[in-house]
Amino acid sequence: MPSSIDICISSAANDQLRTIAEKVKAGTRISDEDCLALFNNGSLGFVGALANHIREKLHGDKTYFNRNFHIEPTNVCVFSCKFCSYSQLYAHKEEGWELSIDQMLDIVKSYDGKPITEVHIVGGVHPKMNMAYFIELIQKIHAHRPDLHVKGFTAVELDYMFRKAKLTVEEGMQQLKDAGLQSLPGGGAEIFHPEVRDIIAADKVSGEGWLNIHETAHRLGMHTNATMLYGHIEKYEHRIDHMRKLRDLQDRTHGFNTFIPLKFRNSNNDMSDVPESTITEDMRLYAIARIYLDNFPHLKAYWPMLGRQNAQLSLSFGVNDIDGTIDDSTKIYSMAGSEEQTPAMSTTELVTLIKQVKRRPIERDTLYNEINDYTFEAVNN
Ligand code: V47
Ligand code: SF4
Repeated sequence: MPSSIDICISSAANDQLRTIAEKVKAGTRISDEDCLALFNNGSLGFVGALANHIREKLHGDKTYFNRNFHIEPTNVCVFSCKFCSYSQLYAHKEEGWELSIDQMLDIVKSYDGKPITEVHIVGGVHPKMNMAYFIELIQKIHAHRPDLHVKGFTAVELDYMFRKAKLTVEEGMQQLKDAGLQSLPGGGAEIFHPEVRDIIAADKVSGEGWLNIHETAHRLGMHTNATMLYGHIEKYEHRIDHMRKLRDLQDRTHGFNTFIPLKFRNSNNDMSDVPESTITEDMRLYAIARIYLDNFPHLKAYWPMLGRQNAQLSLSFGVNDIDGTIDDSTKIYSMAGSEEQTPAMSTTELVTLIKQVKRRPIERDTLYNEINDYTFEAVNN
């Protein structure tokens, strides 16, 4: 019986798509032109089959998740990204909050005795919060719970912190690392290309600045993630430019763990007139990202943004990670219009979601060390 990749090769709609399928079978990198051809002409079934071939070659049926919780220190932000439904600056002044260090430690303490492995700290850029504040926070989290992996701060927050403290990126990163910061989330990347960035996120760190912060973190031995906010005003060329910059950096450092496409949601922000992408386009993007980013070990669907059922569907389009149980799953998405209003998904629900589509649920830590294989096991939450 021919394999699905051989069927792709024999049924490709034209020579260019056939050549791409042959490259995927051979494990050869595709070019930017190939990627554009996939965006323009690759059917959902075609790109899905190629991406699934890569996903199964890398990970078999394994689908990773982790047990984490989020802390959002503040929704006050000095920047004014047009897509943001979260920042207090967006006509929600009465909804602004800022947490003290003690309040954030109380959140950490509320997980005492629970088998959580990661805290994810991301918020707005508050003019009062600075290096000293976050160093104290990280140190106190470590002192209370040394086994918890601290993943925190987008390059946007870091860029602001370092500039305010008059530190170079290297000095600032080193200080945070010394305090106990272990890895960086992928937020703030949006679309790197200035034709888009200057319109949707004009006043925060540039694409080059974002890449430099992640490169510096990698050189200091930290792992990081990368996101791309897609499905708004960007063209396919902008997505390819974004992914090429990530692929080039990954070739130099191998510091990225996972790529996380973030679907633009259009409620309660200055871009509400921009329609959201269709589910077909979402799945095509996941698949094409899996094919193009050949040096990224993992592709993550962030379920609070995409919705549970679509996250489940993405497991057939290259995705091998659906993030975590995410208690307090984040205000940023429910405000932006994600249908996911429920605060968390239990481990049982996550495991069921993965098993329903015949994949193997594997609990991981932040660095993808395997903690539990739930393929044949029941869950005790
Ligand atoms: O950079 C803001 C996005 C990001 C909207 O590394 C929006 O594991 C869609 O960093 N529609 C922050 N997206 C979130 C983030 C993150 C999330 C999940 C996992 C990880 C990780 C990191 O949220 C921002 C921006 O791209 N965002 N507004 C919106 N309306
Ligand atoms: Fe601030 Fe982030 Fe919102 Fe931009 S996306 S306004 S940086 S909170």
